Amino acid sequence: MKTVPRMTLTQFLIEERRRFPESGGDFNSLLLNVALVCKRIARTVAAGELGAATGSASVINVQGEEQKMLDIISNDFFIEGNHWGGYLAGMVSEEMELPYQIPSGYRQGRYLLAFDPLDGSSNIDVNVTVGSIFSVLRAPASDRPVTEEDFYQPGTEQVAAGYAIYGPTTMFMLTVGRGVHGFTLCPQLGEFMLTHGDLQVPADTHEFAINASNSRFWEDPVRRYVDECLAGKTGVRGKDFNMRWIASMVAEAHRILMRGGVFLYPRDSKDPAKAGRLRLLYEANPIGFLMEQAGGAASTGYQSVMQVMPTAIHQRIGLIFGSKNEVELIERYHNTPRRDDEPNPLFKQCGLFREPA
Ligand code: AFP
Repeated sequence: MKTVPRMTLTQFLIEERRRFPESGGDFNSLLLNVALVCKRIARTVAAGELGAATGSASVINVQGEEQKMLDIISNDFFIEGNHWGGYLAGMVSEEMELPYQIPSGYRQGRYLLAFDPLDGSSNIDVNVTVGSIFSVLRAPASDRPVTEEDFYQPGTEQVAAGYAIYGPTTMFMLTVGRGVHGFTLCPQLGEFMLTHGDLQVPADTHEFAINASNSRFWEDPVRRYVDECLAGKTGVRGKDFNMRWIASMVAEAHRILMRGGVFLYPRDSKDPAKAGRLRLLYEANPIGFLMEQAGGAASTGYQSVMQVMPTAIHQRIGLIFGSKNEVELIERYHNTPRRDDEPNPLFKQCGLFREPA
């Protein structure tokens, strides 16, 4: 039987572009160059201790976090791979305090690129899956230098978003506003091949992901939700749950795209000055776009994260995403707090804990 050859990312984008006969090809060039950058990062990450790029760079970035050598190298790859193409007006990165200006001598383009060049990089030294996250917005129609305010667009304005995941296989996950599609890197060809077309996140799940060491800082709706998961079939949910925490959001998002689940990094009281751990422009919004395009949901706890109007390029936000029914339940708990007389689901007659005497 003749097997149909898999579609490459290039073929996929050309097919998608047929819907826009007037398009000049800049959008596809941008996405293909982002994919090429991710292949370069994948190869550098895979070298591990055999490469030059491991360990700390002994530099604190704009986030106040210690930069890894690979954070800096990955950021440089994104800049080198995209500044010349004539499709960007500017770039914003987790690793750069200010927006990157396209150098004079290169055409200013119609798009803005926001990215986290290496998400989960604290896992690099222990060989745990990491990834790169990107978001594409439209640039203002002008040839003036790009400003931070140009990036102050809600996630609903994204025209594309995705991530590369550097795991047992390297994959490139993409939405251009018509579903979510997964491409697996063929090492022999060096091409991303379409392997997961039109992914759908199951609406229900029995898996939740949260950093439980922060539980004493959680707001009550999060505590209520997690307690009910922990109570399992003995509690109001009537089913047991499993917990995961990889400390690499790309890896959690990928698991959820593949088999459902819910991820919570909510706003908490650990650092009241921070509105959350994750960044809105280049982490929450692109993951949120992917989740909604795959039939899932992404929320601040109180509202769709893609409705939030940014006020700073490195703005942090609480983020909950995944299976639609779970995210909607968590939003209900945030928007209709439980009454004081409602029992704690953990203190059921046969629960793990006994009611205080
Ligand atoms: P790093 O890129 O600094 O490793 O942070 C990764 C991340 O932003 C996100 O990918 C994880 O889900 C989250 O932080 C893990 O945070 P904790 O280390 O507080 O669990």
